Amino acid sequence: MRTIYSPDHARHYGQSELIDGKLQPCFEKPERAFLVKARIEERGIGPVEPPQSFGLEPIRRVHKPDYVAFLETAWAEWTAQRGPYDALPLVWPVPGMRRVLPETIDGKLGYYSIDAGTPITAGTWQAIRASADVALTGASLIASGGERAAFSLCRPPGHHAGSDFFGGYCYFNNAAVAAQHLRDKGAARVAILDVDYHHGNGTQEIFYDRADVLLVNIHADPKQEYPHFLGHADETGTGPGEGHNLNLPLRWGTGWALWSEALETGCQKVAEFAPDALVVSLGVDTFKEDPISQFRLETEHFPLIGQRIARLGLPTLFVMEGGYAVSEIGVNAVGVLEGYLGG
Ligand code: OKP
Ligand code: ZN
Repeated sequence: MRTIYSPDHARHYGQSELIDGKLQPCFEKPERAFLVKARIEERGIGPVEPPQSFGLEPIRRVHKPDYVAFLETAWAEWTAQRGPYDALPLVWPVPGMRRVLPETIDGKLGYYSIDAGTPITAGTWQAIRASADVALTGASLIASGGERAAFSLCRPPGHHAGSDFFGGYCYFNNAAVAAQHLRDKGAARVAILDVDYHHGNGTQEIFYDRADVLLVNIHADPKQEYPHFLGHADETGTGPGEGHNLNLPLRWGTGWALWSEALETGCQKVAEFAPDALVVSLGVDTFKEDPISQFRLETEHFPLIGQRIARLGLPTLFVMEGGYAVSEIGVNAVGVLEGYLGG
């Protein structure tokens, strides 16, 4: 399996995030991608290749132009108005207020975001463009029919980013950009299977009213876990998208027995949809040692995930999302790929 990887991810290196009432060092850090890449090489999974440049057009297929423009200039506006240190949002337009675009950077940060854990830094723009290119390059390998499966080693991750908001360490929704690209290159139907510990609220928002993209999410119950305000089981899609969104929330403490049942349910839904291609939002923060998560999957379970996905028999693009137990991230993420290849 070919892996797409860009060293430009390391240009995004946030200092700190607001978490649990404290400013703490960012959990989402460059080392994550370095270690996944190292494990790919160690296990001889296949070549590691740089992305091609796709420009902003395929990104604008799922993100609003004003949001893309905001991200492009946010760092310059922040440094001009504040100083040369990371930007974090602090105030949001909740219902009862008005979502009118402010002029100053503090207001814009809140207008286009969902939390205070997702810094904009000097290299964020370069890194998020590279991450989207990594996803797009993987998608085009699949779309051309040249490859049955590929791994887009994206960083920063993407599944919390919506059509016009960032958050949850995500800026561009790499999986959504890839799924849309597959559609644009001829796939009539695309399924996205999101196995990250957290609900992919951004992906859901982007595709919620669409019948051509099925989204299945297996995640910690939003009543207990971030992102808290989306990901409930009764969210099934709207309009033409009705029935094309499946949320499988699970309680804190969930281990392989219940998690794998949800995977089975999700895979059956994907199979019924009979898509032309599958995008897997691959987070490995379901691991029992993950520092910000509360599921109990063990290293031996990750290859079983890959095996089950392989049984779908679909052209498959794996897109890297979360996973913060840094010392195990390579073994667990690559374990899924090895299970896929061996199963
Ligand atoms: C990104 B991805 C929990 C705070 C969570 C944000 C988590 C973002 C995860 N107390 N903060 O889905 O792995
Ligand atoms: Zn996650």
